[in-house]
Amino acid sequence: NFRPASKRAALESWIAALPVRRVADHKGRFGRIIVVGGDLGMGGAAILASEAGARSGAGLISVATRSAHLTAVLSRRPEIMAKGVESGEELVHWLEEKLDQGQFTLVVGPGLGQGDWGTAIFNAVQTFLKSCYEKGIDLPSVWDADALNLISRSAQTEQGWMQRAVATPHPGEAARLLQCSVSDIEADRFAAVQKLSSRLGCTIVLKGAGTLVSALNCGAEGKHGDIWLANTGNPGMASGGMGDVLSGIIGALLAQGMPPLEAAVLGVLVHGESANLAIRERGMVSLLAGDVVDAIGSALSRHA
Ligand code: NPW
Ligand code: AMP
Ligand code: MG
Repeated sequence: NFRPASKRAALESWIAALPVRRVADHKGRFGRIIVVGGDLGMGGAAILASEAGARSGAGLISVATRSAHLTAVLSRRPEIMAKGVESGEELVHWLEEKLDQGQFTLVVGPGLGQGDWGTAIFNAVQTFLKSCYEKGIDLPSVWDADALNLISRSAQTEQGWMQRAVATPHPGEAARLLQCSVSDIEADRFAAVQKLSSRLGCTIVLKGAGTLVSALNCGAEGKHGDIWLANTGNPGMASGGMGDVLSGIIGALLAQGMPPLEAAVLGVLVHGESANLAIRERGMVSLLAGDVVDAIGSALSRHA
């Protein structure tokens, strides 16, 4: 059986790709992210993703979520701009206004749900991205959680506007995307990440202990690219909200101009290293996703 060579990724060698902060820099140089998610009952996922994005260096962070969550977002993090959206039309109208102010990176899916609201919001984001792409505007994006589950429910395959995308499935989401079982995914994670890359036509982060990252087109018709294996992280991360934090980190790195593969690998490494730092104080049993967000600065600055 063919097995592509895997590369263990070292944080220090990737972190150098982050834009350096110069004396006269301003927020406009570090990009903008918009997190889209947080249906009723899962507002915390959108908050964690946007807070992680803010801690990972994006210049401006917005979140489009259920109006019911606005007070929670603003009281937790007043630095984040929060927009309540109740329909797909409302979201598209607001995204078009945002685009008039400049390009941004979308993080789609944390806590989105798969109900009427989440489905309408998901369809609206896809329509918006497609129309941008047709106008020559290729926005970077991160696809996570229920956005991936909604892709699984459609016949969607490789799309032009997904070229600058990073998809971040956990093994359950990967199994839904590939219509197989979680144990099939776990039995050969290298094969799974390649199949996902071919299915979606974008950079894939296959999460779980020993997260794998594969670049676009890896595995397509005899073309085998490198697959990166993360060497950070710990089992304290097996708790709710951890993946939502990762999507925000990767979104912020894309917003700062990193290409998808680099943003994905560095994002995974920073996420795991933040968790490794956080357990020194918290221990594995008590580790929360919010603790990982709080440690992102230390993970980034220790190596910068
Ligand atoms: P099992 O049970 O082991 O067979 P779901 P979710 C599998 C939001 N959240 N290794 C697992 O398989 C998210 O953003 C909101 C192996 C099971 O089948 C989403 O929008 C929070 N298997 C939404 O909830 C905090 C693994 O995946 C399935 C695996 C649903 O997302 C929580 C479970 O996944 C959450 O983030 C692994 N490492 N990891 C909030 N505070 O608002 C997962 N599986 O059914 O996709 O549910 O991941 O909780
Ligand atoms: P999610 O299931 O979407 O919340 O994502 C969970 C996140 O925590 C992913 O980034 C996983 O790679 C990470 N994670 C969960 N369990 C472990 C583990 N045992 N070792 C390392 N990382 C883990
Ligand atoms: Mg998740």
